[in-house]
Amino acid sequence: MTTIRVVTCKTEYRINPIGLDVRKPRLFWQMRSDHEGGVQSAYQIRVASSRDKLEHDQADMWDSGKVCSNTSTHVPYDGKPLQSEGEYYWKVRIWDGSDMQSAWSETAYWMMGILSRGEWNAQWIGRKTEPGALMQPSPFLRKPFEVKKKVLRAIAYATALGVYDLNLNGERIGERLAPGWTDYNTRVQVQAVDITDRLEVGEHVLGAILGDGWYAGTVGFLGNKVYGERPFFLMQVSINYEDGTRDNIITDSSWRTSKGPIHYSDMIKGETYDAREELTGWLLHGYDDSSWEAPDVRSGYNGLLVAEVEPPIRITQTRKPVSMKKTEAGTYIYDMGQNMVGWTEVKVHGERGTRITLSHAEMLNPDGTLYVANLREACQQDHYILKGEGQECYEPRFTFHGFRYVELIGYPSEPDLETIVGKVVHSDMPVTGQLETSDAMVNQLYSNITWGQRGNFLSVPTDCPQRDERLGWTGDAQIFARTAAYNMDVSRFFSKYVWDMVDCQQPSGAFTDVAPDAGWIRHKNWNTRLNWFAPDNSGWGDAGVIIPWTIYLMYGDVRILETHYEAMVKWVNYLKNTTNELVRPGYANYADWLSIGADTPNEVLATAYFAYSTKLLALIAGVLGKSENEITYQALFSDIAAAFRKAFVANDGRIHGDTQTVYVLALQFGLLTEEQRKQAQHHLVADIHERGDRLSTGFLGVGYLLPALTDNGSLDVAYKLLKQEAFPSWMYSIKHGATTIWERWDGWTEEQGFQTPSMNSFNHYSLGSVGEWMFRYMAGIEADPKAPGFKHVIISPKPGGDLSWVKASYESLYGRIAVAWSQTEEGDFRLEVEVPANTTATIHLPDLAASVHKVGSGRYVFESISMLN
Ligand code: RAM
Repeated sequence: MTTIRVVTCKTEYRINPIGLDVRKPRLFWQMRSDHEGGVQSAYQIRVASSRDKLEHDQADMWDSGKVCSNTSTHVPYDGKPLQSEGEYYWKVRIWDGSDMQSAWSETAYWMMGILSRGEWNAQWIGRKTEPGALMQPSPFLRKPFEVKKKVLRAIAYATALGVYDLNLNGERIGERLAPGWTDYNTRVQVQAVDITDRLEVGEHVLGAILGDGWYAGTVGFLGNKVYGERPFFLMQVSINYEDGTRDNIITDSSWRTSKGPIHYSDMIKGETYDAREELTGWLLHGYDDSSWEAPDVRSGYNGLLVAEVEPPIRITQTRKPVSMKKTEAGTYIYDMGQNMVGWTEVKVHGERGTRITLSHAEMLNPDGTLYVANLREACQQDHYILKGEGQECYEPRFTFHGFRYVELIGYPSEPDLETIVGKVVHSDMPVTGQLETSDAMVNQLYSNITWGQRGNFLSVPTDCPQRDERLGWTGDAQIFARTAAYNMDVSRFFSKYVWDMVDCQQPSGAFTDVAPDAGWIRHKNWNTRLNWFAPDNSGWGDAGVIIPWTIYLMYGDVRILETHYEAMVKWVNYLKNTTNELVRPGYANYADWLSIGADTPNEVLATAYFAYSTKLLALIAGVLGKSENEITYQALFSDIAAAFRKAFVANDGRIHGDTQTVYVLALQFGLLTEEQRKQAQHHLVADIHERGDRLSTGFLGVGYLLPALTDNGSLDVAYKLLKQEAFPSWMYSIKHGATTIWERWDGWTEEQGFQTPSMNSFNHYSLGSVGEWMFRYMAGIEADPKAPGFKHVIISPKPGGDLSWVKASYESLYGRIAVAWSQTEEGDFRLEVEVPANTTATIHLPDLAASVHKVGSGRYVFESISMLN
């Protein structure tokens, strides 16, 4: 028997998921080998309808037989049709390169959710609007029930138009801010929770609290009640008893509802909680709910009920404050030491009726007060009114804040550093990237990039987490997508987001600037008539092609390309149909957003991005085997590139606008002739030098800047920009204490102080898209589009910038890829590489001979001793 072992079996990117609605779920596994060059030459998968059957080798659903293939990711289930709420157990074994067979993997499973609408018996329930209240109290809903027989399996399927918290017998059983944000007019995601172990014979109580969420609460600056008037909840619990019978507990008119202590809880407006109005014991059996009302039953819902695609939103960390200061006004200002997103929990002891407030901000004013000017209409305040019964502990429920500083107002005694803790809240994506260097500031930059992701990947990739915006801006998402995919496993997060984009794609084919749309288009269409806004925006709508491609590149996910191919074709055709001889009009009015001292002409940007979307679409058509389309779009790309050169490139290679961004885009998107490439490189480097080795790029150019320099022979300039400390630069913000990426280069400067507060977020991730370069070039962990998902790994570290060492790793679908390089001043160089089983790697050494090594899995060390020694 071989020494190769199968580990980490996943279904649809998850370990043992439940509630799926994909009819052909994809199976993934990893392998570990004790030897170098471990590969899989064949596999066999067995799927059974029970654990017992699988263990007795009765694969009643599917036995793939021995399949000669090295594929170990995205293998689609291909057995008998899957049943609604069916459970499926599977295992896999593999054959290695010498055709030796491994042992079977451990048993994995998945469960299907409710597959057809007809099987939903539950009704949507809510609570009537509270008369006279401007902000609505959160409805509490409860249902006692009895379990009379032994339970074999019980799954709760739940969702809301709004957000909900789910409890069973007083314990939370769901996640935070579920079901997340989708275009509720089109779809809502259903969460499934396995409650088998909690349903013993006896009395039980299900309880839910509803919040307005994105459905009825305030969405950015787009107002409230964007999708509906007030929240509703839907749940169906399927109970299978040991005796073979079944039962359902459903939301319907037999539930009871009441308002409770939450006077309001709004994403943008914060929360007020009056502990005197707590419904003590409501989650327990025996509570008297006779004063509660019957719920309001909603007649139906026209959207789709889909299985949850996105990863759940969770509290992933708690953080203690690093310092506390009493202000002259008698309040206390805490510093959390990190700009973070989530909320604060506070402990308090005091008289009944005392009101305390937690106010949140990212920065302090020069006088030491909270800087709240940049919040616009958002109110990051939570108010708690004490019940006066000993130690009380409070945290808000359906809101979140972007903050580093917390002001505690009205506290009845002397607080200390133990009084509050910060809770970090976001979509819980497994961390896949690690990156560390010999330079503390570079490490801080990497930390700031990851905190930007933690702070803004909350159901959708939001631009910022603090002011009244927090929208899924597509341009920000596309420029950061590759960086995000190195840092964390964003497979599910972006798979969901691409649905958000497709759900609001316009009939014209235009992808929108924000997704979910939430009324922005209506707002914009109105303004477009006044010529304020464009029907599409280059670099924003292109996310509809760039993000699926990125997911393909990083995970080898072909299904995302198949699923959304038509939408991508519509986008490119739309662009083509709105051009003038393939030159895009100049209305893309966000331009190279927040560039500094350099205005890139809109038509140059728009034509470059049009070419890029088309180029990617040709590649995608190729992947999908649509060779005619591939040829068509490849030809269209060449024509756009020719039109670009004709319209914008002068004889001396200067590109219209002459900004760093025009050169960077033309180089990275492949729009130039060989000679023009050299000229562009020259002009780009000259511009950087003229600015004192400083950048000028905005959101659309910044992600490509260092790659363009490095690919064209100016690695040294790329490192200079990375390490530049003078304004504008990444390190300038770090020198001034940044712990996240700022929205703008000049968010705060020594000369001007704070930028105009109407647009001055200190937690926007876009300018952090340099993270991609850090992994791909500095560390040198690169994907290969010909063998995507790191089936073939390209290792090509690029030492420079006085760094004496860099260590980075990336947890791919195959396992860990790691690179560690070090160099001495004398020029000695050492490289350690780790390559996971069932992949191959091509290692490019940065030595004089630029030697190339092709290897299989294993650990490798390369050393070169300088001739100078
Ligand atoms: C700002 C957003 C976002 C950007 C758009 C154009 O309001 O913060 O980051 O994409 O405008």
